[in-house]
Amino acid sequence: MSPTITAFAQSPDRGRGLARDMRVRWALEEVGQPYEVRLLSFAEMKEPAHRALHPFGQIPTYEEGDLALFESGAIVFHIAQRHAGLLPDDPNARARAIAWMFAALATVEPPIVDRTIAALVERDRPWCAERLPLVEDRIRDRLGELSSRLGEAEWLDGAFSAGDLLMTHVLLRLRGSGLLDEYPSLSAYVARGEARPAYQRAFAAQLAVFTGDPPAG
Ligand SMILES: N[C@@H](CCC(=O)N[C@@H](CS)C(=O)NCC(=O)O)C(=O)O
Repeated sequence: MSPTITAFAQSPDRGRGLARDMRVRWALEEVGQPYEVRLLSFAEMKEPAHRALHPFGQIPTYEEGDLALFESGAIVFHIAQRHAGLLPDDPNARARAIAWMFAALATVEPPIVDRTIAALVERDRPWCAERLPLVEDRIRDRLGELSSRLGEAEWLDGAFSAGDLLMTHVLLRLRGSGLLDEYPSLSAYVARGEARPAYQRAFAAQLAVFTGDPPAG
């Protein structure tokens, strides 16, 4: 039975692939697992039926048989554990790839999400002009460190892994801010992720929700 995930019926990013269902779609495409999507309005996300799946009334969720999961990182981890292709077999390499998953979500994503909030939600506050550069400097710290670690490598630790998948998706939110462009090796890293056929299929599927055009094939 195919798993079912939830996604925005009307994504605020207008199909740019920034909503977190994108990382779940991408993981499922990487491992070749077909899936169903249940689209939700903002009102439906806050109703008891959805909160039974997701205590915070958000997307994405993942349902497979009698298993229901929330949190995109936990969902990607589950997919990577169940299917070959997103985590190395060697136990130490696997542990390091999992560390990169946590690094993406716990160390790199928070200041990036903070910037989105500062730039969009708080932009009319009198202190926003002072706060935004501080947030951006915190992002630069992380990007500089990440770029140093990546060096000339293609991926963060050997072959492409769920750690790269999450890191790429986290960094994509910076597109348009100019911040990623300050780190050419990270821009190239993100571009490599986006060029993967599985990414392209996932992107087309989520864009089709916005445009109403189902992807060909
Ligand atoms: N840490 C959660 C964050 C989930 C999240 O923020 N989802 C957003 C979409 S990307 C959402 O549902 N926003 C609507 C809301 O919070 O009401 C995850 O990674 O799944």
